[in-house]
Amino acid sequence: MANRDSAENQLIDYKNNLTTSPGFITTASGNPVGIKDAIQTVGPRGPALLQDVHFLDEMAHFDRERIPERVVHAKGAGAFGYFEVTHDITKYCAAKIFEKVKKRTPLAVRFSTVGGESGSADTARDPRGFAIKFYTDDGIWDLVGNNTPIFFIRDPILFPSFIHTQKRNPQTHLKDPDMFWDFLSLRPESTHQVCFLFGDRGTPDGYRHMNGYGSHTFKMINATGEPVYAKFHFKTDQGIRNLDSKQAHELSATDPDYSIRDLYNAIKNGNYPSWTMYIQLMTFDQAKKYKYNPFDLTKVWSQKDYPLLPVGKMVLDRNPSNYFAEVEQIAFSPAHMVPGIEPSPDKMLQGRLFSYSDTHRHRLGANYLQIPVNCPYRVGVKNFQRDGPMTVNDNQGGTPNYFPNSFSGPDECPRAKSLQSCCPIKGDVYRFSSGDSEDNYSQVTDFWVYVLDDAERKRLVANIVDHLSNASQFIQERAVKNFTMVHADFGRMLTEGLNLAKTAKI
Ligand code: HDE
Repeated sequence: MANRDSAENQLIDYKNNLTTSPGFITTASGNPVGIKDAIQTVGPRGPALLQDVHFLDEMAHFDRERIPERVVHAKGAGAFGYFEVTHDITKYCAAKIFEKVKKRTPLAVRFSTVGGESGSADTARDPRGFAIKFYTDDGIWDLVGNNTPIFFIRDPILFPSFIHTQKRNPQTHLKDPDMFWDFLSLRPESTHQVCFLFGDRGTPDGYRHMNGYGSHTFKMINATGEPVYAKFHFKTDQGIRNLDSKQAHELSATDPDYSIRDLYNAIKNGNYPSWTMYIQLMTFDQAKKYKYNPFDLTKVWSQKDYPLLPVGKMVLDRNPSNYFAEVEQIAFSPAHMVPGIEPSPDKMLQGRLFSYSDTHRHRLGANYLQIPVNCPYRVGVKNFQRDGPMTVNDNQGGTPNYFPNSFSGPDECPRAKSLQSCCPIKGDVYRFSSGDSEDNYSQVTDFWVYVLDDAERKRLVANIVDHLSNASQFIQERAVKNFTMVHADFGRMLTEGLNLAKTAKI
């Protein structure tokens, strides 16, 4: 049909592509339904009957249609595809996904905004989630990253507070600039990520034109058990493209689902988006001597010091066949790791290892890993967990449900055992506050001086002014003080902009 895109034609395509008869309506228990457009009543004017089990079943299911939306990253788009190895990295990592050049591993991806609710606008100024689920020969590996290589904080205990300040005020139920800037200005380690957020990359043009990052430092283990620290990067092959603030703002009114639509249509039209995966590597010895804490998520590893090494390609070539089943229910967790890949001591990563699976047990239930989009379908599961609500597979039949046992239950895997890194740790047990103990500004100064050009610096300042000018005066002053630590010009330009904004408001 003219002037309609693939997303708009979904139902027409469905009808045209049907090869079998649609069949008859049934109840959820599979019983054929004769009359679908009327409840059962005593006479044509009612009242209704409790014995109308078909109506009760319909309403009871409808009443339960919504599961809690994700507390963050609620709005998103998903797709499927594969990862293909292009470069041999087996001397660093024995994970099966990297086993040999040309090896393909199926995957699912979910891109998202962070702060908004499930109905919020795709083009909001926000980081973007970039979560990948690899269905490997060794089970699920989830790399749950963002489109930025860094984050706002470096201690996970602050995460719930930080997220509260980005969401709604508990009394007014409105977004609150005081909450937003109060927290950020009290935690100067957030300055780096705030500059990414209010820069051009804070409003990417859809999900295809942005990079993805594992963000944290991970550990890779090779076949001889040797560990090395690693970071993951996914560079878009479509090229980086951002919306300017005005376009992003307009689209949030005219097409709030802009990014979901763009991804769906691209894939449907055979224009498959792809990303090239790179790694950065740092030996344990280098990590001890590096000028920055290599486990600090508010900082990058300089690509001059630790160059990008190409690994492979990620291609997205299939849209979900049902949004709820395959995108709303997809459950990523940094704790889903495979032999050959382990967490580093990065406190933020350590803090995430518990939170995600805990969230899924709450949102989706104790057996969320049995849901088809989440299950490690290429290997199956052999363990000693049983039962629980919504057990929808064979519950491992008659296999022994305890370990050890004498009855041919599944055994320990020698390969997985040999690939576990073993490293000595010693230190004092304490709560080590990290807000001021690390350098909060030098990488942001490099960003301001060497990465941004004049026009980008001006846009960054204008975007911050636009938002910060709504906060209380004392919070504005504290924020400007932090930005002045980055560069005197930055502080001066912000002060000028904020003064102008104040005059305009009077
Ligand atoms: Fe998340 N995050 N996060 N996060 N995150 C969630 O998981 C959490 C962090 C990221 O498309 C939640 O299923 C903690 C960094 C993505 O389904 C939750 C901390 C990075 C997604 C959660 C962080 C991310 C989430 C919400 C600090 C980038 C969406 C619902 C210690 C490196 C995944 C859910 C999807 C989602 C917790 C910080 C990325 C609550 C505790 C840093 C892409 O479990």
